[in-house]
Amino acid sequence: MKTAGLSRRSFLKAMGITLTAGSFNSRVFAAKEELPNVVLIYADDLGYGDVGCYGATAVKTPNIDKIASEGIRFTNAHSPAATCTPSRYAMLTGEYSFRKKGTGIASGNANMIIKPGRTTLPSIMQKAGYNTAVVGKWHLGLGEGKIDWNKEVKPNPNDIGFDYHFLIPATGDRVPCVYLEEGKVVGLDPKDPIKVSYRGPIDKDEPTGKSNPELLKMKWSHGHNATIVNGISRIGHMSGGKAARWVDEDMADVITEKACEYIEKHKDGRFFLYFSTHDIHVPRVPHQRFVGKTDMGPRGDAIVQLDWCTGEILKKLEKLGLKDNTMIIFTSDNGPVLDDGYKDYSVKRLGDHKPKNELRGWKATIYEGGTRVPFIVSWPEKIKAGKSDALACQIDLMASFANMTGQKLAYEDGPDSFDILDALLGKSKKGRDHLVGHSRYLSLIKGDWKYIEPDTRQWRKGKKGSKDQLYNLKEDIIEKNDLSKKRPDKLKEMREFLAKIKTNGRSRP
Ligand code: NG6
Ligand code: CA
Repeated sequence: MKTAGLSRRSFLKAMGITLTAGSFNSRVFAAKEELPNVVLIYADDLGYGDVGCYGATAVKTPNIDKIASEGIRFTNAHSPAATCTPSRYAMLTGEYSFRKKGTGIASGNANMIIKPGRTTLPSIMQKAGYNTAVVGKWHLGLGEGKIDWNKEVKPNPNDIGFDYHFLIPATGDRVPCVYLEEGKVVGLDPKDPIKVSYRGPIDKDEPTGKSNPELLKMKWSHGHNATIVNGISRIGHMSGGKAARWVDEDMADVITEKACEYIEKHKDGRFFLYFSTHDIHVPRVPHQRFVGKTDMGPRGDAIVQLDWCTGEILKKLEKLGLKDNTMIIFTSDNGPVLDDGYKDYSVKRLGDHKPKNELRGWKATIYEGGTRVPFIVSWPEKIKAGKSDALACQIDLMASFANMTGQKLAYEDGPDSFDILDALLGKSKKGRDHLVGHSRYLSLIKGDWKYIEPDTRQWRKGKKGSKDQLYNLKEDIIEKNDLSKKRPDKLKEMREFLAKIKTNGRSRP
């Protein structure tokens, strides 16, 4: 940091950061030089019970457990939503995804959902002098209008606060099955251009999972029956780009290497790395060296692979002498799922493993199993190891990091992001006061209580949808005992509180 001769205040000012009295967390940081690097490891579809430090025994996760043994393991931390796109949208913008249309699970040719110019989690870090990168799964749309994958795709993450990106554009199970680095498809042969369609086949003769199941090395169970890439049929159709197509078995190696390269390159400055793994989303096709490492089949082996990726990042930081001054956050974008569209024995070979421990619900549901996820924060130099029951959400990273870097969020930015820095650092047992959960409809957690809205979407379709639900999470973590009839007063209070959050357009104090 070139701060010589400048006071911290004038240094920040020179970088366009307004420092309001008391906003800089001076109790923690005597000087800006003490700010940590931040590595956010964002797993996909990993459940509350899927790793050792949260109770798993059928799969060993020594590296993830190591972060927990050196940091704080949160027991009541949530992804902002129960599926990928809305969770990531909310985490990066600090705004609940229910407020924004078009934040449902994005298709592989969706356009950039977060508009350029918006204040985001990475732009906050950038403003504080960090170099910022996203490596791995994106799934927040790219470009504008019809995307031409043969040209530079813009806008891209570099237009919303990242300095570098290397992406799986959507998901592993959606076309295009190629990597995108700095807006361009990696390894594309211009003589074999890529075409993508989510409407129907591009080349009528191209075999699909539906027409030619004999070509598949992993069969589909629902959806996932279009273009075959690497012996696996996907959602959506693509043609061309043969030389650029990824090999699923190598994906963890490829993105981990990119992440480590990025760390190496920025070892002398301050960096924020959003490392967004493909594991343990479908298709689960771990590298041969992980196959059979558990008795659970590909889902279990993918957890071992995820732990390996995590270990490589740790090793890299250690080797460069950066580990003590790096904050690592390890978490997941939503709760677990077993069969998510491929016949990969995830149900049959589950055995006694409990992907979300005793919690009710899975990925895409409004119950705790849908959003309560592993959430571990370590920073050896500043954080004392322990456990925290504070209510926390990934959406809070934005306001918390704004505080950490001495910035005050503008009123309209991060409208639902709470500053819980003290909880993240283990200085306070208290996290946020309340939290809205999101699947197809909403929930509200406040104090010991959880209210779940009626499933009016089903009602509108003339189907039987669930009604108001009310649970006391302190006594009934498994959300079994609906108290909505017994406690009409509480029900009313919670319902009204949620209505206010909706109409106010913001919830940040
Ligand atoms: C669903 C897919 C599922 C998964 C999910 C997104 C089918 C039948 N199901 O539509 O396999 O891709 O979308 O998962 O196609 S997420 O973690 O990225 O939100
Ligand atoms: Ca996910």
